[in-house]
Amino acid sequence: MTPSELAAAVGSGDRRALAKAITLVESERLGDQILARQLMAALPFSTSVLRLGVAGAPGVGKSTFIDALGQLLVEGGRRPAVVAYDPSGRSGGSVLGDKIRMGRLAHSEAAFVRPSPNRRASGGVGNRAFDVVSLCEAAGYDPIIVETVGIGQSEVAVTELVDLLLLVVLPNAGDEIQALKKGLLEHADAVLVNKADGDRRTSAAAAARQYESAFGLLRGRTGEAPVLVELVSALEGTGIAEVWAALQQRFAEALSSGRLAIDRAERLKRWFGVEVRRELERRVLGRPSVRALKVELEHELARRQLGIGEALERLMAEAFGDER
Ligand SMILES: Nc1nc2c(ncn2[C@@H]2O[C@H](COP(=O)(O)OP(=O)(O)OP(=O)(O)O)[C@@H](O)[C@H]2O)c(=O)[nH]1
Ligand SMILES: [Mg+2]
Repeated sequence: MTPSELAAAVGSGDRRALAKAITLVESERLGDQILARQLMAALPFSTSVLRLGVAGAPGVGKSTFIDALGQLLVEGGRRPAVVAYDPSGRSGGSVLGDKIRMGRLAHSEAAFVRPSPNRRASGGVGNRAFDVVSLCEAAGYDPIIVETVGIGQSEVAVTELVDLLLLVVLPNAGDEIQALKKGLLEHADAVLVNKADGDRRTSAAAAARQYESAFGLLRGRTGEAPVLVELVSALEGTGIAEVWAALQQRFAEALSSGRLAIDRAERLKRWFGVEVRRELERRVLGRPSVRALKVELEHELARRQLGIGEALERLMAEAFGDER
């Protein structure tokens, strides 16, 4: 199948073609990457599909929440796609685990669930996440939900991918509020206090109040509206419809105010910058003479025969001559 044939198959909503296309764009083989670029070039750009991020520490209930939200969406006639990133880069066990926790969605004809290992990407999402999300959009899925683990620095990358970001937390807030990276919170549109069920209901309500007083004044990334704090039970399905209604409203506002277009243009610029740096590095270090010199310099560095600055000068001279 040529890239344009694959693009056509993806565009017609063929699930197997979509899965194949994602595998192609995620491949690190150079030959595949060239084909992937042709594939992406042959696909239309979508402008009005909501990209929703769901972030949070391991085990807070992200997958269970997505499963419940996805179910609600499917019942409402939508076709959600889910891309779940696992930072450990494991496959098999954890992927299966996610499939099971999104069991209802994974078996739904209207939905598409794709667990993606994170591999070596330093961000909370994979290197090719932008293309993966675009592929899901081209296949007609809407919204696209991206699950990403952790609350660390790395996760900020998810903010470069999505229009709206949900942060899922547990009722025992206290310390967690302190531990949460401010950077991420500034990018979150909503904090969901999950597992607000059984005997955790009271502590969840208290946690929600704490979050509200801590972040109520912060503006979500769409600017105007304050960070939404919502009590949910992904397991029992409570609070999900309310969250979705609020998100839809925010998305519609951002779309009509033009804010969304500006945000997306900024994000595209940053993704492009990352791609440019990665490609430059690949091409420069791909030259055998440069690579060989780099190894040599590493040895000299280890023996303290030269400093990093000098090593850098020599490597750049090899790569670019006198050019500065
Ligand atoms: N009581 C209760 N348990 C929940 C709720 N949501 C999730 N769980 C349970 O919490 C555990 C973890 O849920 P997941 O949805 O897999 O959490 P996750 O955040 O996706 O986990 P990772 O992908 O491993 O980071 C499972 O045993 C769920 O059944 C909830 O609302 N209430
Ligand atoms: Mg999960």
